[in-house]
Amino acid sequence: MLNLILFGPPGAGKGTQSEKIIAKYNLIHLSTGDLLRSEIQAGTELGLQAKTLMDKGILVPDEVVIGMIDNKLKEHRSAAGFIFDGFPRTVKQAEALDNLLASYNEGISVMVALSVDDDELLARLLNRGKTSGRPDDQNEELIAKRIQEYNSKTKPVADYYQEQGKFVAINGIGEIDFIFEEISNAIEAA
Ligand code: B4P
Repeated sequence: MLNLILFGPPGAGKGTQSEKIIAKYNLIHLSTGDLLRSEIQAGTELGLQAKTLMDKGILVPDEVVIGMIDNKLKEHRSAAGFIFDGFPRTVKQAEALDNLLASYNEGISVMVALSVDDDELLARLLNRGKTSGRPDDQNEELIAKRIQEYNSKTKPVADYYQEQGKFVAINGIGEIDFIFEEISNAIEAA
């Protein structure tokens, strides 16, 4: 099984690159951002709670996203592998993911991290906000909050996988196809 984590700050291009990776490697895409947005759209209790946090650029509680991922892993027992997009976002989520995969005798193959500087992230997200209708893409203050959440809670997840020898950093600035080639090389080396 190929189990890939696509990592990086908000707007680094995780969603963009995920689409290309899925098409090439036939993996199941698990984006916690997308899963949360479908809960919001469906008007569930979970969605209502998540919306208040996401609209402020704050991470939703670990238990919520871990539960969602657990359900999806159970749903796709015979998959060729998974791409985790935007998850894990805290060390607690990373530990939970390792435990969940271990219960299926599986583990993470590689973490690919897209690095992009803050000015470029801000420009990309404000630009996406013009068409996406996403409340969290609408203003500088909110985007800065998301980047701050990333720096304080999510960045340490990279060290967690680096210690396991599974971390590969890739420059996330440049042509989308060129970045995809670099990601493919990292996947094939894993
Ligand atoms: P997510 O939905 O995961 O989204 P994201 O981080 O904003 O974006 P991504 O990196 O996928 O960027 P994209 O490809 O779209 O998170 C949203 C919120 O959900 C979080 O803030 C949090 O509240 C909550 N959440 C999600 N998961 C959670 C978890 N595990 N725990 C707790 N809370 C969680 O790219 C952005 C833009 O850049 C696009 O417009 C794209 O066209 C452009 N772009 C991409 N690549 C480019 C390139 N190479 N050059 C130029 N532009 C590029």
